[in-house]
Parts: sequence; structure tokens; C-alpha cells
Amino acid sequence: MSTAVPDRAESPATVVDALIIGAGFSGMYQLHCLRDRLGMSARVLEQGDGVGGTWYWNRYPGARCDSESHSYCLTFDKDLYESWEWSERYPEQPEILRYMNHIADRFDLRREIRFGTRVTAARWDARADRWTVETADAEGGAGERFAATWLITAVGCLSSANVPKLPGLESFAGDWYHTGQWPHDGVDFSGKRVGQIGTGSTGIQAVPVIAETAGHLTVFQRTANYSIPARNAPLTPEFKRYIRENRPAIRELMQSTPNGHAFAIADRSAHDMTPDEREAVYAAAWEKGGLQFRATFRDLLVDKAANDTAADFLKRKIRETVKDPETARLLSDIDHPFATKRPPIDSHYFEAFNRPNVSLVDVRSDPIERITPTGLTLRSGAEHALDVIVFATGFDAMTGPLLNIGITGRDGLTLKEAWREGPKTYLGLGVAGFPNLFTVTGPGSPSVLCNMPVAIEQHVEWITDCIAAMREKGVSRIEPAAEAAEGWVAHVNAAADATLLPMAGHSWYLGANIPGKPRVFMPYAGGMAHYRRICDDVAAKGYEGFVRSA
Ligand code: NA7
Repeated sequence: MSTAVPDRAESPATVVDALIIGAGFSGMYQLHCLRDRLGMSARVLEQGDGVGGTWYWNRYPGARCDSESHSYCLTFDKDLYESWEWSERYPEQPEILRYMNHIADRFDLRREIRFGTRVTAARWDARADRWTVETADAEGGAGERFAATWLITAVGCLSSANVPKLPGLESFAGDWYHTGQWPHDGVDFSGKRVGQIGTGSTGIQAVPVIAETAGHLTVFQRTANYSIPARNAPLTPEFKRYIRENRPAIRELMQSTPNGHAFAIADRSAHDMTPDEREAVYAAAWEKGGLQFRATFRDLLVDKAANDTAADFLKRKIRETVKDPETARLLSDIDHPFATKRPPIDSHYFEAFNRPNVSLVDVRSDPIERITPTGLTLRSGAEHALDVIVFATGFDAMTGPLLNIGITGRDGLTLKEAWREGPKTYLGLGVAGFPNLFTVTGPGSPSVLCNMPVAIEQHVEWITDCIAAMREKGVSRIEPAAEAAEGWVAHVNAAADATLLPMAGHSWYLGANIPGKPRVFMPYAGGMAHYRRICDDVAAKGYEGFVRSA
């Protein structure tokens, strides 16, 4: 039950126990837990007009999940887990969106979700021990105001689109799009001269599909990337039967692996084999396709020499696939160890460069200088005439969506100020100085290094248990102790430094894709299963590291 009571400011605020920002997997499951398990009043505030989060916004050509479908789902509810059958090995965006809507329907979640509602400010009110939250409506006008004891951000890690500040963009006479803000009715590329900037996971998915209809597609590559064939295909009746008969075991496997996927990492070193044996392992993994390639040896992410064996194999595959020698050279001229940036998987990405209507331009040696009314120019003065520009340029990852909310905690401390030198959280779940705020898959948690639904379920359940425990004990305020947060940040850094991950100096894991963003390795690289044990231990010790007050 919510009540409208006069608040300090002009309009009355809707008062609820909890506010959740975002209606993706996290927000929907959090709402279900708080409303249906704990009996709390709650609202979800969602900018989009529908549920789905990432999958609501990312509708670009070829958008598909890189986690295998049988592991890309919520597993907390037996009926939900068993009620959905995926059609393909890697689900496409429309199918995932249907699944998200299925979750909303099944748990009757929409009645507590305010769509078309963007949070513009959230302030901790110390006198009332609660958050006050302001929103804007779809037209940008002042929206409903809210007040709540608990504030939970479920905003995703990759939801703040990064459109590079290239001079002249406003002068472009054609159309331009960011992949993460794609028009719902699609884009017609037929016969058009399309320029795509960016060759990350998104760009690599989009290229082959855009190439099918574009008059000409020019791909502007700044950093060459590894990619492994997805080998996507419809699920066979045998595999569907395997899933139906093994759900508990698949769930257990996902919860026991460092990355939350439904495959184990082979417990062997790349050095334990002869070159021929290793080649056979890589060749089999290449044929099988997908992120399992990374799981062929346990030391690929911790031992540079081991990593080199995989990197050499993958670069060779690129050169074998791409016919034009100069294009093959540029695509395989990769400057970081394998999987130190998020490894993409693809459906005929490298093959697309063999089409007569696709060309590659290296913007590492000759960067984009400006957008012009008719296309773009490079530093050398080279001009590219374009009708459409596709920005597959990624996101202000992990911190961007949180900082955009405009959160002010205790004593007027803003989150921007608290994170001036980079994000500081305790367990990726809470921030010192920000009482009763929980950040689902926040920086400092495994999040993007893990199959996301597994990370999300763990966070939402931990937060729910914590709130339940605080309510039971009559605690009105809880926040991480500053020392606990400092200790966790040090642990997150140490976990990253124990791997090769920081060697990709331009990775968004480090914030390096956004000019001026502090360079801090943001996700927790210690593994999801280990992280789960740490969180359980903190809870078992009475929420050790948190400061509470009645
Ligand atoms: P990514 O992985 O951040 O990729 C963005 C791409 O855009 C990458 O190739 C960037 O090059 C490139 N980029 C960004 N800005 C520019 C400019 N100014 N000029 C040229 N090229 C640029 O984002 P994605 O959307 O592909 O993937 C995000 C995640 O979504 C993915 O990892 C999965 O988890 C799902 P760079 O490498 O920075 O040199």
C-alpha cells in the first residue's frame, strides 16, 4: 500500500517502502522479492515504455545474447525456469524481450512499474530516514515525486550510451544512430552508404547483418578484436530434452563456475600439452564455437605465455578467413591479450569483409577528425561519403548509469564527488555515505565478467535478505563502513592484478573508453562463486562491514 503525504517540497510525494530504478532482469526480480516475499510496498521507475532493460534498448541489427540461451534466464522459480523454451543456441533480442515480458506477466509486475519515468534526482533525507526521488516524464516535464526507505538501483552496467564527441555531428545531413538507442521500427539500409564506427561485441554482431542490405558498408576500426564463431543454430530436439531433464544440474553448474556460464573451465594448463595437442583443443573449441573457447585452459587469463597460444590461433584464423591481405592484416593486428577485453562471438563477422560491399578503414593510425554534412573526414584529410552513421561505440559502463541518476547521500555528499577518483563500493552492493542504497551488479561486483542473470539473482537475493533482516531487527539505516569499502576496493584491484585483464589499457572494464573517466578496473575478477561465498559470509556475520542504526 502506498500513501500520498505532503513532503517538504511543493508537490506531495508517493511514499513506498522501496523504490527500484530500472525494469530489466534486476528490477523485475527485485520487485517480486520485495513485494511478494517480504510484503513491502514498492515501485519500479523505468525510463522506457516497456520492461527489458538492455533488451528494450538494444534493437540493432544482429542483436543477440552471447550467453547460451539455456543459461540466460532466471532460475529462482521452478515454474518460471521450466515454463520457457528457447528456440536458438543464442537468443536474439526479440526473443529475449518476449521472455522478459513473460516474467512481467507471470508475476504480475507491471502494476508497480512506472514506465516513461526517468529519475532526475535522489536525495537522502536524514530527518525522515528515507530517500526522496524526483522524476521526469516522457516529455521531460516534472514527473511524480516519491519517497522510500530503500532505494535500489537496477540500472544495468551498459545502459549509458557513449556517442563520441566528434565535431560536426550536428551538421550531418544523413541519419545517425547509436546501437543502444535503436529505433523500434528498425532502419532501412537498402542501397545506402553506411559507416559503422566501432568493432566491439555490438559492432561485430551488426556488421554481417547490415552488410546484407547496405549499398556499401564502411567499418571504421580503432582497435582490432578477437572473435570466435558463435555457431548459432536452432536448438535440436535432443538438446531441448537435455535441458528439460537436467535443469537442477545446469543451475548448480552455473552457480559453481567463476563466470556463471553452464560450462566448466578445463582444469589443465595450456603448457601441459604439446603444440599439436593444443592446436587440436583450440580447433575443436573453434568448431564448437562460443565463449567456451576461453574455458579450454585454466591459465588463459593469468599466464601471458598461455594466452599467447590462444591469441596466435585466433589471429591465424582471421588471416585464413579474410581474403584481402591488407584487410586481414588490419583485422588480425590485435594489441591486447585474448579475452582481456570482453571477447565477442560472431556470426560470419570476418567473412563479411570478403563481400564486395564491405570495406575496413583503420582509424587507429588515421583517426576520425570530424563529421561533415556528407560523411566524415580523417586526420589525413581522407573523406568518406556516408548516408547513415552507426555508432557501435559502446557505453559509459558500470558507473555511467549510476552517476546519471543524480544521487546525493548523507551530509550532501553526491555520488559524483564520492567517486571522483573512481567507484568505491563495498561488495559492489553499497556505498559509504549512502544509507539504504543498494546497487544491483554495481562496480566492484562480478557483473559483466559473469553471465548476468546469475550475478543478478545472487545480488537481488542478498539485498532482499539484508532488508528482511534489518526490518526484523528494527534497523532503519544501514550503510557500508568507509574502511570496509576501502578494503573491498583494494581487494577488487588485487583480484584484477592477479589476472591479465588490466593489460588491455583501452578497455571499458577500466573506464578507458570515456575521455576523462578515472582508470580503475571496475568489475570484480575474483570469480562469481568465490564472490558469492564472501557475500554469504558477510551476511552470516550479521552484515559485517556495514554500519547500522535504529
Ligand atoms: P565496446 O566493447 O565498448 O566497443 C565499442 C567500440 O567502439 C570499440 O571498438 C571502440 O574502439 C570503438 N570506439 C569508441 N569510440 C570510438 C571513437 N571515437 N572512434 C573510433 N572508434 C571508437 O561496446 P559494445 O557495445 O560493442 O559492447 C559492450 C558490451 O555489450 C559488450 O562487451 C558485451 O558485454 C555486451 P576501442 O576498442 O575503444 O579502441
